Amino acid sequence: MGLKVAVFGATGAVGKEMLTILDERLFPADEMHALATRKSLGVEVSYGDRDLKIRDAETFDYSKVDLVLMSAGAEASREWAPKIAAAGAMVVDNSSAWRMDPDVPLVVPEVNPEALDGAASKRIVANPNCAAIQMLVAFKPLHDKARIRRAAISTYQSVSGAGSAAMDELWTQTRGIFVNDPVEKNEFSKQIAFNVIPRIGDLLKGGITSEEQKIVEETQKILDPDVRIAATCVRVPVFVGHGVSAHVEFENPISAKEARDLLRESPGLMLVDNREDDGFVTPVESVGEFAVFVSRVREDASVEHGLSMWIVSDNLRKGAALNAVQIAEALNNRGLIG
Ligand code: 2RA
Repeated sequence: MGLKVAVFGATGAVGKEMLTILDERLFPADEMHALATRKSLGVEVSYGDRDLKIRDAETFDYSKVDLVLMSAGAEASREWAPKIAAAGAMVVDNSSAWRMDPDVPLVVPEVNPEALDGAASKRIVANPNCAAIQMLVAFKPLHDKARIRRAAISTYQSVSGAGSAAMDELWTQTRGIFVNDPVEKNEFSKQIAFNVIPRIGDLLKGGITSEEQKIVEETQKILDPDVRIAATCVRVPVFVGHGVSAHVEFENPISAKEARDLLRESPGLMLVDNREDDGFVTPVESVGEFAVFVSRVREDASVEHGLSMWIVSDNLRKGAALNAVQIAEALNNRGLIG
């Protein structure tokens, strides 16, 4: 008996990717519903080789489904996730709304699958921040081996992390520069074409941004509360694919060779680290892939036990939709859905 599933936010970049990946991974669904706000009614979205007509998320009967994958923003999730859970469905939410709630598991299946046992509490499971997901998949085997004390990271995040409108903006600005149109600065309030912007999210007290704070807090909830993170999150003129540069300090010795051997055999990871011209992965090459790629693994002699590395992943897939579907798969395998 298959599951009855709905995707809430099915017209967004991540929602569409969720449907694609549910189909690609043959998720055991008997029914699949694509939900969005009224303005999208009648729109069709793809689910494998089928087209699903968008249904109204506000009038849908959630007692009729077992699982809802949400990617509709924090405000919608704060309003609707509890209602959907109360109707009896399990919610996997991609927004930041529930991530730091002590009664809501925040899960990367390769890192802390055991946290899913807490899902029965609120019947809401939170999907972490995209850059945090890819970083933690790479950090987990290394932390288990040599315990991470501190990591100083810089992220290079593609515009798709800010949604479809931001992707359109990059295209418009880039084209505008070539045809000498004045660059319209709206979504970013600064030019993103041929530029980088050292700010993602809100600027908070002390000068940190909300994106940087998410990476710090979510690392400590998912991996280890004692790990210290210094982060700078940067928006770059790339459509899809996030990069993370990490300088990691360990409590115990670990060589670059030991790290490469561990990363090569760890789940969800692909080591591409050859000491030759193109011996590394770039964001463009990560697009459409499930894996988190690690390159440029090398010793960092500036600290006693240090390693530096480059971590890349498709932020719409492992950074969002794939991780959410993997959470749903793990919930189902644990008998926590339906
Ligand atoms: C971003 N991580 O890249 C945030 C949200 N997806 O904009």
